Amino acid sequence: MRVLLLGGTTEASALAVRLAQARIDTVFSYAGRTRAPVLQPLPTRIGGFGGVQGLVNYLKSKAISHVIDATHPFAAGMSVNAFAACTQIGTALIRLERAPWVAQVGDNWTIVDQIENMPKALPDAPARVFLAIGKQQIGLFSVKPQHHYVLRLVDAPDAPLPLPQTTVVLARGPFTTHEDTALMRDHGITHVLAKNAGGSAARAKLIAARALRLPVIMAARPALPGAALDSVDAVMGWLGHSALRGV
Ligand code: 3Y8
Ligand code: NAP
Repeated sequence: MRVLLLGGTTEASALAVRLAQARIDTVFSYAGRTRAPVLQPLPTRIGGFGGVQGLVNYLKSKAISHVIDATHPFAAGMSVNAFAACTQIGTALIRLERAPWVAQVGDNWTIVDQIENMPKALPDAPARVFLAIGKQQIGLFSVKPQHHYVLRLVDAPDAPLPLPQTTVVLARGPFTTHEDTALMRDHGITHVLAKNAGGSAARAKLIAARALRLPVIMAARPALPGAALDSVDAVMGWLGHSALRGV
C-alpha cells in the first residue's frame, strides 16, 4: 500500500499523525500556497502536479495505490482533478470532508451560493467588513470600494491589494473566540464574511459574530465528486478495509 495524502487542513494534519504512527507508506502533499506550511510527520512534496495528466503521471511513477483527498472543501480544483485522475487509472480515492457549519439560534446569516456572489450581499452604505476568506478572492470586492475591509491573511501580501481601504491582520489559525471577538470589537466590524469551511479551527469568528450580534455572509460550498468520509477514524478504517481486500 502506498498513500498520497492531499493536505492543507487540520484534518489532513491529524490524519498524517495517524498514518505515520501506523507506519503506512504515505506522501503528504501541499499546493505551496503559503511561505512556511506546518511541518508534517511524513515525507512531504510541495507544489501542483500539473493538472489531471500531471497527477496521473505522478500516481503511476510513484505506484500510489490509495489517494486521500483531505483538502479544504473550497479546494474544488484539486478535488475535481483527483477524482478525474483516480477514475482514469483505477486508483482508490476517498475524500475526508468535515461537516458544514449550520446556523444556530441567535445567528444572522445570509447564505450565498458561491463566493462570487458575496460582494452583492454587502450593503451600499459604507461598512466595516471582516473578510476572513483568505487572499485568493479579495479582488471580487473591488466592486464595493466604499467599505473598509479587515483582511486576515496567512502571509503578508506580496502585491498591492485591489481594495482602497484595508487593514491586514496576519494569522494562520486555529483561532479562538476570545481573539476573534476582540478583533471584531477593536476594528468596529459591522459585517463578517466567511466560507462554509466547517471544522473547528475557523469557527471562532461565527461564535464571535453571534455574541456581538453581527450579520454573517456565508458562502456555501461547491459540490464535489466522489465518496467522502467525515472523520480521520473512518478514513483509517477505509484504508484498513482496502488493505484487507488486497487492493
Ligand atoms: C497552504 C498550510 C493545519 C491546517 C490549518 C482548516 C484550518 C487553519 C482556517 C479565517 C479563515 C482560509 C485560509 C484558513 C484556515 C486552517 C488550516 C485553515 C482560512 C493553511 C495552509 C495553507 C493554507 C492555504 C490558505 C488559502 C486560504 C485559506 C487562509 C500551512 C494555513 C481563509 C480558508 O495566502 C494564501 O494564498 C492563502 C490561501 C488557500 C484561502 C484563500 O483562498 O486565500 N487557506 N492554509 C496549503 C497548501 O499549500 O497546500 O500554511 O500550514 C492551512 C489551514 N488554513 O495543518 O493545521 O483546516 O481549515 N485558511 C477558509 O476557511 O475560509 C482562514 O481567517 O477565519
Ligand atoms: P484549488 O484551487 O482546489 O487547486 C488549484 C490547484 O492547486 C490544483 O489544481 C493543484 O495544481 C494545486 N493544489 C491544490 N491543493 C494541492 C495539494 N494539496 N497538493 C498539491 N497541489 C495542490 O486549491 P486551493 O483552494 O488554492 O487550496 C490550496 C491548498 O490550500 C490546498 O492544500 C487546500 O487544502 C489548502 N486550503 C485551501 C483553503 C481554501 O479556502 N481554498 C482553505 C484552507 C486550506 P495542479 O493542477 O498543478 O495539480
